[in-house]
Amino acid sequence: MSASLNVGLVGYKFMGKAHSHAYQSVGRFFNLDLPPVMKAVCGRNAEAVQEFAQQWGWESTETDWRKLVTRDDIDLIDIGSPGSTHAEIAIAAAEAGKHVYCEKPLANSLDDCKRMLAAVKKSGVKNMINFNYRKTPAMALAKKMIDAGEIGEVRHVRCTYLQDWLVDPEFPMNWRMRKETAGAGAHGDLGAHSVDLARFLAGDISQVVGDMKTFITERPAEGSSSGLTGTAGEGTEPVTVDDCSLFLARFASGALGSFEATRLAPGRKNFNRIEVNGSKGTLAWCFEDLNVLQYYSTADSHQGFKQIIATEGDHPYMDAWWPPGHMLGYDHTFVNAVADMLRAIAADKNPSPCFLAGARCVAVLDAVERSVQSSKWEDVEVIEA
Ligand code: 4PW
Repeated sequence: MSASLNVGLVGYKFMGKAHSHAYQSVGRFFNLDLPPVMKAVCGRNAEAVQEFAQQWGWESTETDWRKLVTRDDIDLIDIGSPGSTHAEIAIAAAEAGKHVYCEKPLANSLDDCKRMLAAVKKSGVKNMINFNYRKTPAMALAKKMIDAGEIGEVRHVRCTYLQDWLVDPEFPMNWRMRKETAGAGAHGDLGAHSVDLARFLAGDISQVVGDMKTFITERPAEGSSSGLTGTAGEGTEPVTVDDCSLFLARFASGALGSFEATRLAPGRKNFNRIEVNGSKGTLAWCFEDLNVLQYYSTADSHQGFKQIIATEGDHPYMDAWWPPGHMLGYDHTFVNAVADMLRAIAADKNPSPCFLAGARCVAVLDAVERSVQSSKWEDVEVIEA
């Protein structure tokens, strides 16, 4: 392997931008043995992808991902396209001997996740899923504190991920509202992050019971769309995914959890919140105040929450960033993720979280969907390492 890692990115919209920004920045802030080279970006619209490549510094473009994954000058395939495309691209990339970095959810079905896992295992390539909220200094610090026993035995995990960009029934369709491309609505798009954070901090989930609902069942057809915005075209189209999902969870450790994901919560912009209650204390975090980790200790006689500024001192990732008092944002979570990935690959280790974590997350989401059908608690399928 050369002393740099040649990246081929699939997708150039919201996640394409976030990942491109990460590759641009990572080598400037982190010391890397294997800095990335932005070799090629792939999208179906030749003109649009060329414009994107120019703006973000990609050396070349492709319009067919099949060509990208077999190029000799590519070491890693980064998949930033909708969930329905992940399995086919990741499997072809692994078969071509390329490392794979994939957006969440790992795939739209558990079967596809299993096929992806089998492919990376067989070829031995490194693999990572992008759960970027794990990469905030606050969540990385929470993990350290829980592992060190600072809140004692975990009893409750409370997750809410609320957005409001679909409240208006006139908001037009895009791929995130179609089952064939997104797999699920808020459940997969937002719930995947919550399940990942919960599993990161509190371990495996073994049983779930839940409900899901689509309140707005038809929307104006798609005209154009980009990220979470869009314009309407002619006519209407049925919405084929959930607007919200709610479920209860039993963790393997014995802890209990509750999860709520919706894109119909007026005023909540990216309210991705997790609270963990243990026998000796509580940790709570919300993306809308992402640099602060709330900590309550039963040993504190003052009986109040302490606001830990996770971007100060020697907290995770902060040796790479700004001097004290200067905080991080959404974009930095992607840079931290890519830094972790590049360092792991350079050390010949699998990065974290890998495809196994992605598949285990989808196993939880899948069990919730089965529970909605059966109206009963359902076991989460165990995905072996
Ligand atoms: O993190 C979130 C995503 O996973 C983003 O805020 C938007 O909602 C885009 O997709 C989901």
